[in-house]
Amino acid sequence: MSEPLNGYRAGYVALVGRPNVGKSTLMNYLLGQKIAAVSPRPQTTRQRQLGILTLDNAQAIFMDTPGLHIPAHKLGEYMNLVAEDALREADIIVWLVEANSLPTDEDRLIAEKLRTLVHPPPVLLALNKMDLLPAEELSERMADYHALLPGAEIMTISAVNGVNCDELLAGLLRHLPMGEPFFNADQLTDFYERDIAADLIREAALLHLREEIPHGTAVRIDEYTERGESGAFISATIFVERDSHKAIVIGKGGEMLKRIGVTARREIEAMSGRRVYLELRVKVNKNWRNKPDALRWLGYARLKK
Ligand SMILES: Nc1nc2c(ncn2[C@@H]2O[C@H](COP(=O)(O)OP(=O)(O)OP(=O)(O)O)[C@@H](O)[C@H]2O)c(=O)[nH]1
Ligand SMILES: [Mg+2]
Repeated sequence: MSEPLNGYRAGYVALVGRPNVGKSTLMNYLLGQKIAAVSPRPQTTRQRQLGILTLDNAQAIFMDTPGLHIPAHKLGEYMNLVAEDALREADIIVWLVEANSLPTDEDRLIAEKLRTLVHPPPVLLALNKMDLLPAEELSERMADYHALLPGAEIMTISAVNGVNCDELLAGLLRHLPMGEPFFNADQLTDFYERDIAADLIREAALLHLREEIPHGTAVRIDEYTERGESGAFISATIFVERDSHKAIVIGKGGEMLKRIGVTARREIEAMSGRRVYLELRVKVNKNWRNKPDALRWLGYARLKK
């Protein structure tokens, strides 16, 4: 860090933006460890997940959030509410957009939400994926986004390879309030290992499946048992919305489910640092993304404030 912070600082940093702009990638990079699922498809993150970065002079508690979007079902409405809650809890907001595309309607909607916050914290507008933007278009693109929220500090980053991310971190630490850390130095997230494992299984499904099918999946961990030297045994159910989707997720001779399982197992092993035996099954819960009881039961319910 270039400038001293003069005393300990601690606070909450909301990572917000429309789906797929790189919020979870940025959080993983800043923590130096993958704790959040990342995929090339929008709407990967469905819950708020904390990423706790404890330094000698500051504790930044990142809130990774679902992408703010125009919802098509009750799950989407829930995801938006979760992201909006984070906006209100933040000491500073990092608003991520995609440098390689022009502002979209969703970006304009987010700008409007940020402009109308009752107690607006500082906003750092980060144009991510600068590696995908030709250098000669940079200043024009910055102007396009700056116009959406002129009060925001603006910078360009590349979360996937860390370019300018340490500068972004240094910039946001200065906005954190003075105070003691909220969490023990060894706590990295508020998710249990089994919650992360469930997201990594869904991440694998997002990677291997096409069209709407992966978006209609939910994962429940049925068993997560330590087996000493031989690692952990995990049994999980992938829920889908239709019988026809179940057949696709399983695939010919179980091939697709196997592929999802191999990818997910590798990721869970890397995350947990031990060997994992993963058993997957598929069940149908018709139209669950629009059923309040199914959403609650799958853990997509806001805590009452
Ligand atoms: N080229 C490039 N790709 C990136 C960069 N940052 C993220 N990505 C990719 O963008 C995709 C989406 O990244 P995520 O981190 O899942 O995006 P997100 O904003 O968390 O998405 P949701 O959870 O769906 O809201 C992934 O394929 C990432 O690898 C970047 O700086 N450059
Ligand atoms: Mg995400």
